[in-house]
Amino acid sequence: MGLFSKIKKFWDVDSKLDEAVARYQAETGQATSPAPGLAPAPEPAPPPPAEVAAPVRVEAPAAPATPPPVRPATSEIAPEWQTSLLLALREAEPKLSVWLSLILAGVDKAGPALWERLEFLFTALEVPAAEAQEFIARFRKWLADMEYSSVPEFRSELQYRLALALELEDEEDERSRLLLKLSAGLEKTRETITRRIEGLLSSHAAMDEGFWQELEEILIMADVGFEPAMKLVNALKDRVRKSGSKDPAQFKELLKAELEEIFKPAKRITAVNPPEVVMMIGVNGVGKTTTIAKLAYRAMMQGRKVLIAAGDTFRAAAIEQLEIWARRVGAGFFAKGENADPAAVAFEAIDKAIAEGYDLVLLDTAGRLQTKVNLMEELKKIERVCGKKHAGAPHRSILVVDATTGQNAMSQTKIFNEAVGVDEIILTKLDGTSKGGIVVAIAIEFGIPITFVGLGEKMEDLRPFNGKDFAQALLS
Ligand SMILES: Nc1nc2c(ncn2[C@@H]2O[C@H](COP(=O)(O)OP(=O)(O)O)[C@@H](O)[C@H]2O)c(=O)[nH]1
Ligand SMILES: [Mg+2]
Repeated sequence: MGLFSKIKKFWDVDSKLDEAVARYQAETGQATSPAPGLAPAPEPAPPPPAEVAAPVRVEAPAAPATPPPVRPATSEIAPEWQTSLLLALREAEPKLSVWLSLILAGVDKAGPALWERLEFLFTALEVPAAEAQEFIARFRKWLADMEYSSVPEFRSELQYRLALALELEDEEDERSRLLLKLSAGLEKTRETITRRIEGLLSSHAAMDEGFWQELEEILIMADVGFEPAMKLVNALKDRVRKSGSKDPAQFKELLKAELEEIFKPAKRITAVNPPEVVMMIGVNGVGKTTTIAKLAYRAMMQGRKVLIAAGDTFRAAAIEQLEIWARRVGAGFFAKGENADPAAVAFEAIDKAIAEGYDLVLLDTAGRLQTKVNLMEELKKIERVCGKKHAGAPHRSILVVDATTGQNAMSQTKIFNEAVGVDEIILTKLDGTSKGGIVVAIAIEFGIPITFVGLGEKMEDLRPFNGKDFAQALLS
């Protein structure tokens, strides 16, 4: 569920905007004269028969007994901009980026004009007033914390938040933004892989033994690793055999298809008995703390109540750092202090989460690999204790690995997976590394789903990962 309880689909814009126009006219006593070429607002359609599910408006609100709340921005004598914005939104392509451009037109920095315009958009979309206010308040707090004020500084963040809150992340618009980001993040990797592949393709008339050998070398150079590279090449040879043609012109398509296959997530039950408990594991420095903050932030933007628990009790500074992040993103926080037993932290954090109705617990853990045996024993104990407190917990263990460490990421995955089992991997710092081939290596060697990748240090830089986008970003 998105942050906004009532909105199901942004694309239901026409009917909502028509209603908004009607409401606007009723409230202001003004008839908006339609712009030339614009159809006048149609009569409100009669409600569909009860047994026929309305195809678009999933949650058509029952006819309100009382008129919708009148907010200051749309009541009284509405300023000119409201009419023109409304009409512009009606005409616009139903895309979040386009809408945002209209909302931000003429606004160059954060301030009353922006809040008013956001509020106006939410009203048109029938977002419950309290939730709209909460969204705006959170965003304003973030702007203040980050000391951002001009639109270019926060525009992307605003779009990310809207996409999460309105559940639009899967829409084409937001996906193409992600693709651009991924593509930019993978630039160095692309240089090491793609350019060489281009060379390979232009220097071979057929995909023969020489071709495959050279490809293997390219893959190894890009940190895919020896064995995964062999496996990948064999799979590609298979595809070539099946296709019946050795023409290098089809190579990219075959590679894309194979990458998609490699990253295809296994179907699994994701529903859990709340609160969902997620154990975050990984060695120091990989970006565990910031990833916890980013995950918390995402979940909160999606309307979940999040508790962050400080299970890395080895250093007081780690606890403090996590607390600062929790405060920044507005999540709940639980800690017991330096040197407390991490299992006890987990146990009590779950207690708190159950008592206070949290949806999600993100449990930080220590990452001192120097004391490998102790660390693994500690993690196993946390798992046992969580399960005693709350059936099924931890529901997931997520390993955070740093893409820039190349083959080290492989050995870390192996160690953690053997000791405690890894359900998901988040690969950080994919931006700016030429070792992006590690993504492929991990997927081939362990078959553990890579659910997110880190593409930078900002909150919006943690993005869902899928093989199709990766292949496209890498090869286009
Ligand atoms: N460029 C980039 N930096 C990141 C990313 N994720 C984390 N970092 C940075 O990596 C450093 C270590 O992060 P931290 O969360 O403290 O690591 P921890 O020791 O595993 O908890 C910090 O400076 C983060 O800002 C990412 O995806 N990209
Ligand atoms: Mg940390």
